[in-house]
Amino acid sequence: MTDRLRPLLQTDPLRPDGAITLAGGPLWFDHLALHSRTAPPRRIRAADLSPADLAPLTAPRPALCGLPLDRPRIMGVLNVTPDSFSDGGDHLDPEAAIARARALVDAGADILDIGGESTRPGADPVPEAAETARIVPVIAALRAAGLTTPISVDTRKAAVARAAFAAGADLFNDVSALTHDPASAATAAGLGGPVCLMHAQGDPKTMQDAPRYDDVLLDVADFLEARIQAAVAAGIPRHRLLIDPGIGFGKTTAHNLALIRGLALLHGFGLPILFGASRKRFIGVLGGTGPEPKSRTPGSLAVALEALRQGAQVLRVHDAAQTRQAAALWSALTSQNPTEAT
Ligand code: HH2
Repeated sequence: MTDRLRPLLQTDPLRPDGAITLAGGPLWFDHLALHSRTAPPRRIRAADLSPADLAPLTAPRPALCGLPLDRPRIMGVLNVTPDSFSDGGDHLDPEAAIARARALVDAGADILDIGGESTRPGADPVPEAAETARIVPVIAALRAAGLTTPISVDTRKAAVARAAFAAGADLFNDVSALTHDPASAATAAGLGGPVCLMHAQGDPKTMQDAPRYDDVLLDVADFLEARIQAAVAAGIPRHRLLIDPGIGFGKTTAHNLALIRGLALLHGFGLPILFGASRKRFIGVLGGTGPEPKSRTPGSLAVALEALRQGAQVLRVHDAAQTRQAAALWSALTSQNPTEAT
């Protein structure tokens, strides 16, 4: 059972002596919380830790698809599906999907995340051929039209990832962390691009039935550690990995809140954090907006800003323009040199 460190991150320009910068970004810490399974979290001083303990927290993260991660990056969601929970059916027609991709880039998305299978709670799996047929023409058309924005493919299937990369995708985003398809780890190793390993408990069809954890934050961290080790063993270099707590994937509202509050614990792996809470159900529950996902933008922005405060490097969102604007203001307010953030 591994104890884990969570840096208590700060943005105030008045840094105390000995303050340590998180991953080359705007945040710093001089204390951490020590999380263990046998005692409540305990506050400890950074000065009492060894350089080896601090190294994963301090090392700047490698650029993602050529994008430096020293400022927040926006991943715009494009679901080419009939049934995604918030934009299902909006972009099933390839022309609509291409127009949406362009609108997301114009709105400030740094990366596009294109998916052809909904993984919302209760969703049925989509056959490989159908999933490929939904997304590959869209990716190919965007590349043929000269779009240079990095494209992520949101899939749990190796063959779909291969077809998407052949059409011009750059990043393999797998909500099963390479567990759904036995061929995915070797495929991801061979494709050569970054790979996002996301935590999920159970399969989309049943994952919200009765999610249970001993300690959700430590359980998610242990799962991600095991998946990082499996990915590296399969030949994916560590510097190509991103991690994601998988908000809403086999989690109650309380689980989601605990993961967001404790998000900074995941910096201990020394990898960029991708965070996706956009329009998810708990935002409607806590925000009192009811069942319509498109009404959850303000709550999604509040959660996105908290993820930035916890040092998340990439925000996966549906509302790219609104998130870009919110992130720009956050960057200006937290930058030591505000002109740099404009
Ligand atoms: N959430 C969804 C899908 N893919 N990938 C990562 N890395 N992180 C996430 O949080 C994440 C994800 C679910 O959102 P969406 O794509 O809008 O819905 P659906 O699965 O219904 O298509």
